[in-house]
Amino acid sequence: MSNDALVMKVSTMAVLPILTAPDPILKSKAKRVEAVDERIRRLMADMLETMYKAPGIGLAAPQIGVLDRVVVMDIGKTEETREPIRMANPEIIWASDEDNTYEEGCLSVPEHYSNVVRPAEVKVRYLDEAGQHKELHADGLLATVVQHEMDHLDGILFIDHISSLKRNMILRKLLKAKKEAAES
Ligand code: GNR
Ligand code: NI
Repeated sequence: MSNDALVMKVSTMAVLPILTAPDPILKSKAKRVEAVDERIRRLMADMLETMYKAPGIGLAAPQIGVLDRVVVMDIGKTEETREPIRMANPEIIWASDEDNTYEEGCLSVPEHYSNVVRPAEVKVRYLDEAGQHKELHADGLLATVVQHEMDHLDGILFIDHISSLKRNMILRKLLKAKKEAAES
């Protein structure tokens, strides 16, 4: 990449603030993308930049306040071997009968972790950054993350999959932290 091209690329990507619960936007349903155009590709780039900076292994558009059905993920182990996945309009077209339990966290539920049970494997149909139909067969951590991200598009957080006692305890703590941050 030429130096000018590199500068251009940096200047067109942005690290955006991540919304945290409780926030009504995180409870909203996102709209399907009509076409994967430059705006959506920019959104995907900004989301990846925001996700890597956090750092996180997935991010859904509603987490940065955008109610479009777009998610990004990267479960690569190192910064040198990044393997970004960009999806618009993802749909689960198959889920395994077998379940898996993972201890989940969420950038929108900072500093809280809980076991969540989900199908161990899923097949997801989506549009890639070029607007092409693609399918992903995910298992392991990626299966968990893609389901976690798709939940965000329907206004669902991982804490909606745990007991209401635990959920309300976490939400109270997050609300208290927000109020304290606003006062200081
Ligand atoms: O970075 C993240 N890690 C994670 C760990 C276990 C299960 C799900 C996730 S996703 C999370 C980033 C995030 O909040 N995505 O919406
Ligand atoms: Ni999340």
